[in-house]
Amino acid sequence: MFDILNKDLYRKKIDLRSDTVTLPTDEMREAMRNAEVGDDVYQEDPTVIRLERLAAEKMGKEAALFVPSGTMGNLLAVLAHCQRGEEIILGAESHINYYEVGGISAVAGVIPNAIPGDSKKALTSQTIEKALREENIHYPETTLICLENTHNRAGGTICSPQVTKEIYQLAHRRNIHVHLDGARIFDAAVALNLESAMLTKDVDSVMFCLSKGLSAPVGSILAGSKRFIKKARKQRKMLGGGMRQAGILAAAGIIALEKMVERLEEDHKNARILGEGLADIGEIEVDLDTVQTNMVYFDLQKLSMNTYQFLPKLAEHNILGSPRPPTQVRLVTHYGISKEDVYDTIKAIKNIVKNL
Ligand code: TLP
Repeated sequence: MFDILNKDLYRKKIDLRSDTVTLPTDEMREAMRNAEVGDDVYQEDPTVIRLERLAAEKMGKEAALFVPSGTMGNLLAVLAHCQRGEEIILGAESHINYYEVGGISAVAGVIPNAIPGDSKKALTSQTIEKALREENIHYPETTLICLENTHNRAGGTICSPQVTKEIYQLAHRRNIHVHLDGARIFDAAVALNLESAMLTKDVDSVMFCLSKGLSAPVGSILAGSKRFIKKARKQRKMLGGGMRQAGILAAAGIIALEKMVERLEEDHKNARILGEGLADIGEIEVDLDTVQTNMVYFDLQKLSMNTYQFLPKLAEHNILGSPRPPTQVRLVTHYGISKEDVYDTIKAIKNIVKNL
């Protein structure tokens, strides 16, 4: 059958898989069409330069680099901070360790010292201090700590400026740099009602994404000192990430930073409604303490169901979630999700549970 005859095509999808599915706004498309561009490998693209300056300012850093993805931004940070054979400390549940295809080892040649444990708890200076080794001829040098804020696999949870500061102080006593995977740093800033720079002042480098909740079509930013960004720029070229007339994309990024940050609050309110609505169902387990920004994780154990049995049932209602096997599902609110979509989702899940 031709796809065009498929009735599902005409039904609205409620896509809660991720905030990466957000589409560019009309204002972004207009800015992209009108963007002044040049060859960014020669650093001659005025729109990229504008975006990088704006991003550096928002992060309170000297310089910034526009990169194609968050994954590349994190990898560049590791490449620029570390030498091959060195050790980095990070959470076992962190995105860098869990979802970045092992790039830190395969490409940057570093050894992850991944701190295991409760994914709901962010790394702290205490857990990191325990993981730090003393000087010994047998051990690799530890040169980097990677943090994540908000923490994806912990439920979109926030790491406070105080915890970040304690880690930074410990790291600097030991001559170790700190990189922050701040893919959703603006979610943390909006939830805490703080300037983003307050959350990044105690890290040496930060990556954040324009293409998640901020709705730009492509791109992330790596920010840090001028020296660090100079190194990362060269390594971006090495990885094949030197983009040419990238101002077309950067134009959307500028709108993302100027116009799309404050509205994240709406996503957080919707996630709260969703989390509470699901918790009310009873058989669905939601840890509401972790619903701090735009994510809701829930567990299906009480329904004696696994993730891959549940998601197709949800899809029958034209609602998409992402799998956290064996028994969890993640739903993410974003610019493309209205309050009505949230109520429809709660209703659909109630229905699924009732009809089991
Ligand atoms: N996260 C994606 C998936 O990769 C899981 C998502 O849907 O949440 N850091 C964090 C904390 C992230 O959540 C992500 C993307 C990245 C880095 C990578 O960004 P991209 O996708 O631009 O490479």
